[in-house]
Amino acid sequence: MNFSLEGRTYVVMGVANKRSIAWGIAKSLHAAGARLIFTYANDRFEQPVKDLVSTLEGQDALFYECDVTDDQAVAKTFQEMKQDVGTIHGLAHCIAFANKEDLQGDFIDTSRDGYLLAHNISAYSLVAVAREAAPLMTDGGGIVTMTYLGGERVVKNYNVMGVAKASLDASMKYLANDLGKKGIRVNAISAGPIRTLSAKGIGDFNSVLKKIEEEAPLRRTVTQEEVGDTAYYLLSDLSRGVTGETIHVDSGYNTLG
Ligand code: NDP
Ligand code: N5H
Repeated sequence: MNFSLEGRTYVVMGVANKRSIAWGIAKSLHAAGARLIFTYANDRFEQPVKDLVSTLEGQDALFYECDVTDDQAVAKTFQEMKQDVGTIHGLAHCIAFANKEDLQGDFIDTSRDGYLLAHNISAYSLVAVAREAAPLMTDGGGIVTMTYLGGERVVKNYNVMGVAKASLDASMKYLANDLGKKGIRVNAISAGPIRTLSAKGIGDFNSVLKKIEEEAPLRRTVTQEEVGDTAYYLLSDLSRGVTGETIHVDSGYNTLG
């Protein structure tokens, strides 16, 4: 079996900068020979993403603006993609958002709007994207999303995002069941904390990292590259019997009582 991604095309959603988990995934897929397609929320991010991608030697990438809260924008993105490349072989969904005020204090104080916003961008978007991407995955393929331990158990300050991740995790499994008959696998990676733009300005982030270094079985935090290589596994034929699964790339932290 050949595990090269040569001749295959993968969509990477959610590169904000070089620290993004999506960028770690893009680097791993590129190293395996894949052609890449990038989407960003609005044109403010177009040039920074293009500059970053220009560092990937020999990569003939395509770029689309796609705000995942807009059904028409999602549909248009994949229609244009169909015209431009025809078939895609997989997709990495690395998108989440919650209002900053909802990521501190008590979960019980979450407003209706804040709750809906977090679920809209962080969970429903996977459903919307999978529905539009699946028709382009005519050879079967893989979809991978990013989740966090705070969707499985209560983690201080994660609050509404934890509830949204629980919804994302369940959506991943239902999508895996729907799309399995088309040969499309849907899985999640639960990453340990990584310092990204999203994590910036989050109170206590340093102490979260320190706790991992002290307590996780590997006694260290994980990198974008480690998450990227697991995404490569999940998006390649190496994982051909795996769907509806969550792999923790977290130095083993989730196993602790
Ligand atoms: P980044 O800030 O690098 O990425 C978050 C991305 O979400 C950005 O690229 C942003 O796009 C995108 N996004 C937000 N709103 C929208 C929208 N309406 N439409 C399209 N895209 C949108 O952070 P991470 O790499 O950390 O986050 C990626 C994923 O990994 C998230 O799902 C996060 O929850 C998850 N995760 C992160 C962990 C960590 O410790 N960092 C741990 C576990 C999971 P734009 O920049 O274009 O606005
Ligand atoms: C327990 C923790 C720490 C507390 C909670 C952090 C939650 C982070 C997730 C969301 C996605 C962060 C977020 O929405 C930040 C925005 O309010 C403000 N930031 C932005 O708008 C920037 C500019 C853009 C690029 O960000 C987005 N998202 O669009 C969890 C941590 C230990 C682990 C962690 C950081 C998990 C995670 O899900 O990211």
